[in-house]
Amino acid sequence: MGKKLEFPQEFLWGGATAATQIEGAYDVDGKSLSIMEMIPFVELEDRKDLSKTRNLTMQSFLDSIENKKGLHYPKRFGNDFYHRYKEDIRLFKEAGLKIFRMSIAWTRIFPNGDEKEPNQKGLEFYRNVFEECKKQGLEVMVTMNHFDTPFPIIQNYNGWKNREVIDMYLKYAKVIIDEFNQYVKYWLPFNEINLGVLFSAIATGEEDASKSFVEKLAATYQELHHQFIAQAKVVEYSKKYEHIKIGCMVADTTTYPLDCNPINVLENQQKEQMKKFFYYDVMIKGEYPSYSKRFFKEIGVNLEMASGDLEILKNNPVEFITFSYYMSSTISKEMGELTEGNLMRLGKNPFLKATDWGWQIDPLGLRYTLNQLWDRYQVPLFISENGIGVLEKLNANNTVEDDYRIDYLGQHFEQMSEAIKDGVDLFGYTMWTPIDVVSAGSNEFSKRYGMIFVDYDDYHNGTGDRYLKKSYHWFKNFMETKEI
Ligand code: BGP
Repeated sequence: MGKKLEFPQEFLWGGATAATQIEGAYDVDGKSLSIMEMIPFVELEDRKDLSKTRNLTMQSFLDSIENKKGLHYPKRFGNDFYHRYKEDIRLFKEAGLKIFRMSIAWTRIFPNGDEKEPNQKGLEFYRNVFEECKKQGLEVMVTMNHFDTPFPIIQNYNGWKNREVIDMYLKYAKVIIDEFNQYVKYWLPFNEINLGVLFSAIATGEEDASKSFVEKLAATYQELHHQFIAQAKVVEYSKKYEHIKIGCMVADTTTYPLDCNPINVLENQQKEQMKKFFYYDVMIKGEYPSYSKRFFKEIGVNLEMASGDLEILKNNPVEFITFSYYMSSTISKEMGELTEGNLMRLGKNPFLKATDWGWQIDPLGLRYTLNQLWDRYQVPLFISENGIGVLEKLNANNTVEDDYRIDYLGQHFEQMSEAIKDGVDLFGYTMWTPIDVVSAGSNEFSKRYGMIFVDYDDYHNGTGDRYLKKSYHWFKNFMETKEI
């Protein structure tokens, strides 16, 4: 018999996905392309080195439209959820999931961003998906923008740099809230809002080699301000419906000082402030924190604000925090040996093991993070992503013996249960991901996170058939017994 963990009866166990990583069907029913679907697959010799995948320019996006070079764009194909959603939702339910986190593709609803009326075909697809979830008794959490701003908005309006995009986004958000509030209680306006700033190319398609990194970073805070305002306006609008809740979503880059040298401790504090607390502070406390003012001054950020912006932020904080947690890293003034992280390079920790992609596995860090966020914000917490990516093949029995995933999940669940005993108000968890999907950062299909194996390779060759891994059966049993 394993170890029994304690969780509240109503705890929301679930799985998370994102439109461009699962749906496919990129050119049907009026959909436009988002920038995520304009990033080609690149073979990597070293899976930890993603630099080749980041060579994105406006020209490369334009070239991808006609695809004269015949490249493969994995996020146009996903895992074919668009056609197989009924089977997938049934498998989620049978595993014991209670909540399904998915995203709506803006490109299906307002393909150009500036249409007067939404695309009915797009709405119809999501209505069918939500009906299916309802039929299977699954609660739904929706991300409104999971890195996938429609390319026409970037091409014609300069993306989030342009304040007009706030209104386009709001129009989209209002339509989906009005249409789907009876199916969806939990809404996240932006996925990992802190990554857009660091990786402007992903958020905006911007490229300007004449500017230094600091200059580019400074410019992205204006875009981020527009996203903060857009999110606060969604919160304001949502008050029309008492039964729905709006939360935020941050990639929680948990960091420790490399050692007890005060210079490294201070460095870690400053990195924590600007890489994570800054985002939560604006979205929960409703104001730009004092430390950000010095940072902005030093790197030359001059935010342009419209009158009323600060009031909008102050009056419309989100109601709950969600965050993704995959790993932790170390920080030192003189960054030592580096490991590749989720779209960023992170400091090595000699006490932790890492995945093939260099992501350092740290279950205790999850308890630490949960306590840190609860102490600081005192709003309900939800882990919206957590999981392990691994190279896997089906064995002769048409399954995968993924004991490493079982260990990873079990160890993280144990620390969640400890954090709840510490007094943290944690109300749910959606693993990344219940089913194999295209990787967000490296575009591979072979970086597999699922409990359900999908028969596609990096070039979308395969049957697309679904097979249950050992972790699927383990998870199902965990749902019944809470034993790891
Ligand atoms: C997060 C994203 C997800 C997801 C996950 C794993 O950053 O919100 O979309 O993919 O990380 O990352 P990757 O797919 O790069 O391994």
